[in-house]
Amino acid sequence: MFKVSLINPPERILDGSLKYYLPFSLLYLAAYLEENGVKVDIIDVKTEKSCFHIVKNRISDYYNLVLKKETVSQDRLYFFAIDKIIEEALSSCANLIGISCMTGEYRSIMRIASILKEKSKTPVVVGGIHPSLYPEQFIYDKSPVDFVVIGEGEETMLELARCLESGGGDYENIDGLAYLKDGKCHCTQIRAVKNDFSVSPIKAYGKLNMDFYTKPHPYVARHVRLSGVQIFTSRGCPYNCTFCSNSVIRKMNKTEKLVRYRPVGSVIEEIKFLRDTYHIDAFYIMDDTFCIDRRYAEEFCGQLKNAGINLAWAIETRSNLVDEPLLKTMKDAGLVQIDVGVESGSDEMLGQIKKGITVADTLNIFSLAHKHKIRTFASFIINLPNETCQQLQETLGLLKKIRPDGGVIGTTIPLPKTELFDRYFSHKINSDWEIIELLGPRLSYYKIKDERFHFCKYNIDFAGLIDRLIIRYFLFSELQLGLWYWRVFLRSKRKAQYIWATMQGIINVLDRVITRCRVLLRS
Ligand code: B12
Ligand code: SF4
Repeated sequence: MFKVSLINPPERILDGSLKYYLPFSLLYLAAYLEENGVKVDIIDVKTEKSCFHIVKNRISDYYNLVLKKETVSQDRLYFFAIDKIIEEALSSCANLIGISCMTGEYRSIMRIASILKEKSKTPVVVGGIHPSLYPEQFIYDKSPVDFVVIGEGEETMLELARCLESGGGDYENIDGLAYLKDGKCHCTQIRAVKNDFSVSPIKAYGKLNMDFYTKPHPYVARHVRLSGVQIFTSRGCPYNCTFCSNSVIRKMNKTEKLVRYRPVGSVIEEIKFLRDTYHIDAFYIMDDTFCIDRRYAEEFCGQLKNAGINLAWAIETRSNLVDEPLLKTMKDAGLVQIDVGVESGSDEMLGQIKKGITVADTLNIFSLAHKHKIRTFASFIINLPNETCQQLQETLGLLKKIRPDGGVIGTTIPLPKTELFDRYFSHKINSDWEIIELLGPRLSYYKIKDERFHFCKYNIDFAGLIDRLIIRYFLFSELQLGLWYWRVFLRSKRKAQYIWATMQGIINVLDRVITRCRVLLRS
């Protein structure tokens, strides 16, 4: 039987917060391929027992840092992860190796592909947002990558697997593929995707170490440690925020619908399966924007309640999509937190970034959430193009007014090929290759002092401001646990894990207090 091995990149394995997110793309690909007779392995090395080495190394790093005043060697962990990935990929005896890639992961993915190519003849395919945007950065003469899948991968990957199984060669009929033809990167036609999004990942969960993913962690209801996972009910977002990759992603496939939904029944079945098999207490709906289709949201809540699924859940949504009746319906079905992209406290800025909401919408959704005791998580962006000091003050004023329970404050990152990137950044670089230099892993570690990333009209220390705001508003977020949390705790079969997680939370807060104080004292 044809076999595919799918690799979760090292950045998603090692990074503190990212490692708690399931490798969704690989999960969906694996489920679809297996359903269609292709055997699949997911290589997700962080979750394996032998990664106790990582913990051991980290302890010794901290020991060195504190007692010997030597710096922590992140590199050691990184190369350890790469070695493990290679070892597993080689021993999997796959017929095709697939790797997922975001922009900041380019170097790692090429490093892994090169080592694999040196040691085996197995074809390598990459997919995900970066290869979809820049296939020519992966497909060139003597590149270690053989194929790029552009846009959604399920059907393209299946056709590629079938083609390779029958000897390969005729790739032209596989839509959504890039490969080397006459020494150049050649892209086939854009793939048309089906209107309904009917893939369910249920069958692939067993390929992951779900023990790891379902331990209480703070990435379900953000900041609050719960046992749960993130799931999807839809794909796509119809909005056109200039800083977001969504409108770019929309162009990668031919599609009639801007948002495609999974049948509610299939999502409920997945949640039930997760609850019964892994004893989760909560889930997070990872959709770009939940509640775009109000009727879908209502049907989801109805079916969740009817099925007697008594789990806590959280969503990401927009402030113009939720009114009081909908919030009440969702709360009644178990909703405990809403994450809202607030972005700015200036209506003018919101207009410029094409967010499609007003400050009044934001005030409204936060006051409704406070009224109904739903936790809130807000995302803000500073350093927006042409933002003035006055507009920054309006944003800080809004943060103070809405008082979210948790949040992130980011500075503008020009994500490749977004409208913001095209208007305010692309002319500052000499070639697309420079993006790799400038937008490193996690993108947020971009060269903050580099003037090319300065978009606003004021001059301040962005990192310092963000630090001060976090200390002021969110320092104790993970210890502010509402009544609902204690209900979840009492119901849970994982009480010991929760007690341990709460202790971790306290240590975390103390660690953050000390680190922030040191940063503030230094500045
Ligand atoms: C979930 C998510 C994450 C998760 C990743 C979870 C994981 N382990 O996979 C977490 C929270 C860790 C994360 C982190 C970050 N993210 Co993010 N994230 C998303 C989000 C919301 C959904 C992606 C997803 O899982 N979708 C569901 C799966 C099924 O779809 P998919 O990933 O698109 O995969 C499909 C295809 O792309 C393709 N495919 C993908 N991989 C592969 C591999 C192969 C071999 C093949 C054949 C096909 C294939 O097939 C899949 C199935 O159809 C997207 C927004 C979006 N709408 O895509 C942003 C997004 C991908 N993230 C983004 C960003 C900026 C980040 C961060 C930099 C944020 C930050 N500042 O820290 C970090 C970077 C992390 C890193 N490693 O470098 C940007 C990416 C921009 C870019 N050019 O790279 C996006 C597009 C957000 C946005 N709206 O702009 N993210
Ligand atoms: S609403 Fe959210 S997901 Fe949709 S385009 Fe705007 S920022 Fe992106």
